[in-house]
Amino acid sequence: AAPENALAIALNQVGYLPARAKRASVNARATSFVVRSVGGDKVVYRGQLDAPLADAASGDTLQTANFSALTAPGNFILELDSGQKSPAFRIDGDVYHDALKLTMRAFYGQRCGCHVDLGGGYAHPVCHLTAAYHASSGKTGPLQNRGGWHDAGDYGRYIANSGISTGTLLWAWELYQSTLSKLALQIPESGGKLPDFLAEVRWNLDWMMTLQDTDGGVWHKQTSLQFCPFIMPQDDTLTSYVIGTGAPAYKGTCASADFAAVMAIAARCYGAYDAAYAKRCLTAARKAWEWATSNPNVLFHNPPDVGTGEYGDDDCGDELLWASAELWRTTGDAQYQKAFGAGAEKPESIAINAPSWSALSALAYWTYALASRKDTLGLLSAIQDATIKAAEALVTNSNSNGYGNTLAAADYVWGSNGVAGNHSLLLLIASHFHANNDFVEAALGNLHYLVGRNCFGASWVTQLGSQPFQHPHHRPSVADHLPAPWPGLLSGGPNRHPADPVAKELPPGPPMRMYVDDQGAYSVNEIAINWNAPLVFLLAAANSL
Ligand code: G3I
Ligand code: 9MR
Ligand code: ZN
Repeated sequence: AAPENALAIALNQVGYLPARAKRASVNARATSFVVRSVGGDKVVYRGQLDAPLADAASGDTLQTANFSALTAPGNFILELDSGQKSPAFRIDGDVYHDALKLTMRAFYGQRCGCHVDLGGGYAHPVCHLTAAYHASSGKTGPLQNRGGWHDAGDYGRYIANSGISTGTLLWAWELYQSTLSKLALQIPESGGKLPDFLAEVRWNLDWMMTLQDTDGGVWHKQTSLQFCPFIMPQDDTLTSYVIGTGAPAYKGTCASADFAAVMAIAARCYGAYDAAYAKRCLTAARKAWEWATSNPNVLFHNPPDVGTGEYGDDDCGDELLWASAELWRTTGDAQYQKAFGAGAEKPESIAINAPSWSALSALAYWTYALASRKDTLGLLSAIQDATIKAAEALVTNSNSNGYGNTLAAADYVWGSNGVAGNHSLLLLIASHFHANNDFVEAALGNLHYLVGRNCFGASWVTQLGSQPFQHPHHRPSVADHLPAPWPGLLSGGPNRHPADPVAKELPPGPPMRMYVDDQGAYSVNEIAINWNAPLVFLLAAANSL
């Protein structure tokens, strides 16, 4: 028989939940397939392939093998009548448990200012303990602060991206607490008073707090002036600067509003375990909101001497809307509802787009709708309807795409795998408003895509699945010289606008093809906390079904 062939038969290499849809995308000329148990070699399922269809996103001509009716737990391979075999996969009720642990534990791996040890040699001593105020921050001199998660393949820490990442994780906590409160992460705080999940998130919250000035405003980021080479974090001796917007405000509106939103969520999540901490979060949130509403238009641009990630955004209205909605949900104070009402669209104009680091209005509307407070603004049904409409469009995409993901051609941007994760988040919120199995299946369809059901037959999560990608743009993974990259990290994925020297060498092609597993290709193969976070959210949901 032909060897295992992830390119001929692309499927979720982790596996499937017994009661859920199971489809493989077949890029080979065949008519039928069987599923065999691994070891026993017994045929447990026989099926016919659907007629071939051209898939625009990949340029592939694909047939579908649907084996949803196979519900018995076990380890399997799928085999075509033309001889090709799929990678092995599992069917079981707990099939996504390890994936959830791996992808959440990856945040521990991203910790800054901490001795990190994931086991297996994936370790580093404490890093980045000394910092300095950049002239753009309005302060001078040194600063001792620590903490946070390294943003991505670089060692910068950016409030905007911390904001959506931390907010997404805390939302996962609120919606899937019964699953996440049991999650054992083997982190330094394990066994303490916080559940591991909240302890990991607190590592980042504590760093965010160090970027709040005494007047409530929040600086934009903490990075070196330029990116360091491919070295371990403890070897990066470039000065880490607190960087702001310059005179006269120094802090930024987007950063302050993002911070306010996240701290308001934290005030809800931590209260049951540590009331004093929750109170600190709420006080910090209120002060940041005051600053942002009094300084509604202070935008960030990299100062001339700074070349690290900009996370620039020319509209902080959605960040402010999010902050007001979260503060209202947490406190019920009229001033926050009033601000939310003033910033919200008229009911008939509300449109829901999946969130991203620069576009947060969906989180604002959803938290308003999830608040279980009196909807005196009359927006609730418009928010729910717009969300369901957006979810239905994603289901349509999922059903027409050969690899079953929800991405339209225009969604293949820098971080498209994060877009897929956020589409799933949208679908799961929609299913919360209005139970609909199609929404859940389309959300899971993106999981299948991310871990194997794609035109590369690759899992885009390091060390997950039988054919995981190997060369993330991730400084520790390059600098440690270990054979495999650090575990649990999601690649940014295909980008139809390649923007680095390696990806720019790719021949132009269909959007899903615009990807290469190369450590230099940061516009398609970097990892980032805001891409892992919605994947954790999706896996938390998948573990709660
Ligand atoms: O959404 C638009 C799309 O409508 C348009 O057609 C297309 C054409 O250029 O652009 C799309 O926007 C892109 C945007 O990402 C999508 O989120 C921008 O071009 C693209 O430049 C932008 O890239 C950002 C990148 O930094 C460069 O600034 C990524 O979002 C962002 O995730 C990434 O973040 C970096 C940090 O700066 C530094 N740390 C690593 C991190 C991850 O790579
Ligand atoms: O490593 C950097 C990565 O985190 C950023 O997303 C990317 C774009 O800002 O830049 C990477 O750094 C590269 C820099 O921009 C140009 N010189 C080479 C650096 C490492 O590849
Ligand atoms: Zn560090």
